[in-house]
Amino acid sequence: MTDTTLPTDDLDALIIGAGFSGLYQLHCLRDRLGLSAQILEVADDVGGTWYWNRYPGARCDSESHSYCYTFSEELHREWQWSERYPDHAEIRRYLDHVANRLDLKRDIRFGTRVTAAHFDAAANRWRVTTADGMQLTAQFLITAVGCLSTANVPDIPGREHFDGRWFHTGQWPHDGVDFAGRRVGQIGTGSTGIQAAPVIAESAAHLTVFQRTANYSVPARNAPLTAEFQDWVRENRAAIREVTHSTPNAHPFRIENRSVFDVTPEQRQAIYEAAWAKGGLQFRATFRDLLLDKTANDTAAEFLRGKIREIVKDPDTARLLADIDHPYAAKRPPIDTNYFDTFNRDNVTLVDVRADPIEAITPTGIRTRSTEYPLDVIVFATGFDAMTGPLLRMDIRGRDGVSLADAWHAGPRNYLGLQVAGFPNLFTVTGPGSPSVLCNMPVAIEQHVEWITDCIAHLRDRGLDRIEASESATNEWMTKVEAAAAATLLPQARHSWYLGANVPGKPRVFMPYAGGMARYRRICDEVAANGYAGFTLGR
Ligand code: NA7
Repeated sequence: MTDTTLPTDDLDALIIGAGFSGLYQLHCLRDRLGLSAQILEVADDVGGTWYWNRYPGARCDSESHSYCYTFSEELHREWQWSERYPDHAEIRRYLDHVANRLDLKRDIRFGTRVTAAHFDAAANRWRVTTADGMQLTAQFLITAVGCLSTANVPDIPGREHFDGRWFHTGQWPHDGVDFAGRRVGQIGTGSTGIQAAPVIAESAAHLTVFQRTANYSVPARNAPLTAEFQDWVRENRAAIREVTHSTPNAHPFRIENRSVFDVTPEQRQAIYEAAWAKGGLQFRATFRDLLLDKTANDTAAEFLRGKIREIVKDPDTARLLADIDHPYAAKRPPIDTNYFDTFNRDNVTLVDVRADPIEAITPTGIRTRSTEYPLDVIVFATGFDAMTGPLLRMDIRGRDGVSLADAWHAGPRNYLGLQVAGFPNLFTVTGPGSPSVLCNMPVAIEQHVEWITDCIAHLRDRGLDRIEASESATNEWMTKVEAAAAATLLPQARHSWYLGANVPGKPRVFMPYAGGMARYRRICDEVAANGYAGFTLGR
């Protein structure tokens, strides 16, 4: 292999992002299809979301034995996870191992932010511009930018005058933050805040958690993996893959095929207790109708609220934490390590900012309508401009100079989450309209990357050089995305980032495809088998 292929500025394919998606996409296009391909990556190393999310307690909610690639037996043999859920550093080590093993880094331009990508119809090429003024062209442009990579820092008046330090969890300093002796304010109680608060509370002088929406959480029950489990994983890889490929959320466990009301209340309680003891996202898989039937969901919701009231000693704090306004799992369900217990510590306070909204950040802290909270550090665990944010912050323009921002002014519209009409040869890995964030991500990513690779191979085998989603197929797909969400309780969580509700001014559209990963895979396979039905192929 050559040392580097980087100087080339006209390529078969450009990939944006060096996380799980981009790395595998580069391997597929370069090493399987023999294309000239490069990755442009703003960070100075591989890792994608895990490059940035290094906040205290940052850990994946998918179980490690399923949070990895499955395409290579060698990679499996050479890698062993150490804990039930991998932490951010271990995931970075894994992706670094993959990148080195597949010799990918020689085709990655690190420290390179894409600012614009314009389609030149006459040349049938994407013209890509970077922040440092580089111009590259490519026939295919593949965004592998992740769904949760654009930090959402709320525009609270006065932030710029804060005398202490503030951090967003998704842009965490590499050398960490020392909380010892500090008064810390944390805004946000989503999956991130729920992971971070217990760890911050251990070292901070005082932690004030500002909660806008109370949240359910189930214990993760993280632990080191036993040698027996690691052996079991090694011997059962095919069976694990079979499960992740056949379940809606692509996790390594199946959803029980029973309804909440098939069992007696006592049996149900015992099932919930067992799932609580086992821990993790499997709680959601205890009954098939938890996300379909509000009455069924209420039983899980009440069980989980009961647990909060049991754990949290101060009745007022317990009431605030259990005052949850949405069905269980209608927002992304967090899992935790000692989250609710953290509120029993003397150095932790909960503030209900729905009742007493934050009005300003002052030089010395956070001021709500009724109270001033003196702080040395503010942690924004306030999430992301999810799914569309990373795409729209680039100036992407398709045919006739139409911008993606204009094409998506009323919310994202595409076909299969993979292609946008009017944007030929642009593929969006785990784009809105695909199952993505509703799944264990590596499974969704592998499926998209392989589909895109097969599609490009199909074009090249036939001497074709262009593919574009049709308007009519897009319209039909958007109807299916909407119907899939409407068949579930997911849209009932009004404040969910799945709906774009966390970002002021963002169109309220349920973005991911909620019909399940297994069904989605079948649909994509059928489209390909039917000569890429719904796409226009040409030269
Ligand atoms: P989330 O799930 O979007 O959570 C963000 C939290 O921050 C949530 O509690 C928000 O309350 C809160 N928030 C956001 N803006 C504000 C303002 N302005 N004031 C007060 N509170 C605010 O992000 P995460 O990082 O926790 O998780 C994202 C995903 O990463 C997660 O689902 C996993 O897939 C991994 P709200 O609920 O909007 O009222």
